[in-house]
Amino acid sequence: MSEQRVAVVTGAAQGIGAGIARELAAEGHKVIVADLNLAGAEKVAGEIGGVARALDVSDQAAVAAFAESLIADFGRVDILVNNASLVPFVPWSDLTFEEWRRIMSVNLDGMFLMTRALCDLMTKAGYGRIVNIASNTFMAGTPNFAHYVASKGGSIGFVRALAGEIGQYGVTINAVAPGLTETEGVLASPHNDGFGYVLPAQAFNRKGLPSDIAPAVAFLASEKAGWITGQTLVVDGGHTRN
Ligand code: NAD
Ligand code: 4PL
Repeated sequence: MSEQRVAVVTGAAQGIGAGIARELAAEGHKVIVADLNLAGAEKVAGEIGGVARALDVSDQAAVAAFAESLIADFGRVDILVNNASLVPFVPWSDLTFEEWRRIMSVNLDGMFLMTRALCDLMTKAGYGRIVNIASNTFMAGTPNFAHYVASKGGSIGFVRALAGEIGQYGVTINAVAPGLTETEGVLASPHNDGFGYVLPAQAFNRKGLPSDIAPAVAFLASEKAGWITGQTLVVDGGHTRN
């Protein structure tokens, strides 16, 4: 049994983030379930013996206060999973600068602010694991959300660049790129219709679930993955091959 770690998962009140929180808790870690939706975060945290926090990852002051409260309450953070994102469906013909900025503020600014706030704790401690949740839409070039796909490519670029700067301190950073996954967010959006073309393209003829994504994240967040950094692991039932 490996050491108990303090793990922060953003956007963990539902969907893939909740699945990741459950997996990390099952491995014995103390999980901070951070989400805009505090009631949802409390429900997940209650199920897994974790801690719920209300957090908007795109709010610089809120992220700074969140980091300070973690230091006060736990004295350390070992694992950061940047999962919180907006998943829009907007064809190019309708894509405004305002909508572009809305997505970037959460998907890229949020990832930056969280990593900026927590990475130094890890480098000072000489140990850390950061996992960004990207998307296989960056490999596939999926239409109807160019801003989202660009943000996910940005998160992969960030992983590649930062790995070389923080490796010397025992901190790894990797991305997991899920394929279309049945989550509350997808079920409530036009993306739910995407299963019609995704299933025949996958190697397996069923819908991906958060529980299909979480083990890959938990592995990259584990001590055992210490020789892997700057990488992107595609977890999409074989939909894309790279
Ligand atoms: P979802 O919409 O079901 O849940 C997202 C959660 O993030 C919600 O609980 C929401 O409250 C929270 N959130 C949104 N903005 C936030 C903010 N500013 N601060 C804090 N929390 C915030 O999403 P999902 O489908 O579970 O997707 C989770 C991650 O997986 C995202 O990064 C998404 O891009 C990625 N992903 C999803 C799929 C898919 O098909 N579901 C595929 C590939 C990648
Ligand atoms: C293949 O990341 O990976 C729809 C919605 N289809 O968010 C995603 C695919 C969506 C995806 C995604």
